[in-house]
Amino acid sequence: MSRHVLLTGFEPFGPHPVNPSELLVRSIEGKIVGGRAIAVRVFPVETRTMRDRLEAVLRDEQPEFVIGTGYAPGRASLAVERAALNVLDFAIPDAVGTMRKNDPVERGGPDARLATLPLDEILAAWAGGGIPGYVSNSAGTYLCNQWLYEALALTANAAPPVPVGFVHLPALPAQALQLGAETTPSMSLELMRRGLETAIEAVAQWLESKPAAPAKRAGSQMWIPRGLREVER
Ligand code: PCA
Repeated sequence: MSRHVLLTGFEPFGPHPVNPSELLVRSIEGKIVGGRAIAVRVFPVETRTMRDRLEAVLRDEQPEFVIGTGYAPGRASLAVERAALNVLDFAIPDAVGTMRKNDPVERGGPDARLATLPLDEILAAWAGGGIPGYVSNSAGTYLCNQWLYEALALTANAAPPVPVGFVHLPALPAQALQLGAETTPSMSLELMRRGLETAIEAVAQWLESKPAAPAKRAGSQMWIPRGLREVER
C-alpha cells in the first residue's frame, strides 16, 4: 500500500480574494515529502457540506495522516492548532450565506476534540529549521474549527490510527500590505511551504519511530470513516 498524506486548503472567503492555504497546498501537490506522496484537496468555505466532503475525501484517499490548512489574517506565524471546539459562531456568513451563532458542530458530541498530530515534534522541527511557528489553543469558531472537529470525529475510530491536525496561516506579504502593514504580520509563501513540508517530515519521522500498530484483521484493509450520523445513532 502506498503511503501518502492528505493536505487540505480552503477557497477564498469573506473579504479575502486570495486564500494562502489554497496557494500553499497547491504548491506541494504531487510532490514526495518525508517519503510520502502528497494528495491535495481545496474545500469551499461552506458549513453545510463540510462533513460530507471530508468523509468522501477520507474514504477515497485513505491517507496515512492529514493536515488541514486555513487562512487567519493577524496570526503572527504558522499556528498548529491544539484543539477544535464543538462550537460554530461565525462573525461573517460562510461563502454561500449560511450563518451559525452559538451552534454545535456535532449535536451531543464532546465539547472539544484534541488534534492527534504530534505537536511537540512539529514545534521542534520548526525551531530546528528556522521556521517561526507556535501551538495555538483556539482554532476559532468558523470553518477551520469545523474542519478540525469533523476530521477528528471521522477518524476517531480509524484503524490503524489516522493522525489529524490543522495549521492556521498568517497573511502573505501582499495581503499584509493591503490590510495594513503596520498591524498585519506576514510570511512568504516560500517560508510557509518550507514550514508545511517540515511539519510533514516531522510527522513521518514520528510515525516511523513508533512501535508498529497491531496487525489488521484479515480482509479489512481499509478503515471506514465513522460518520457523525452514525455517531448519533
Ligand atoms: N480560514 C477560515 C475558514 C477558511 C479559512 O481559510 C477560518 O480560519 O476558520
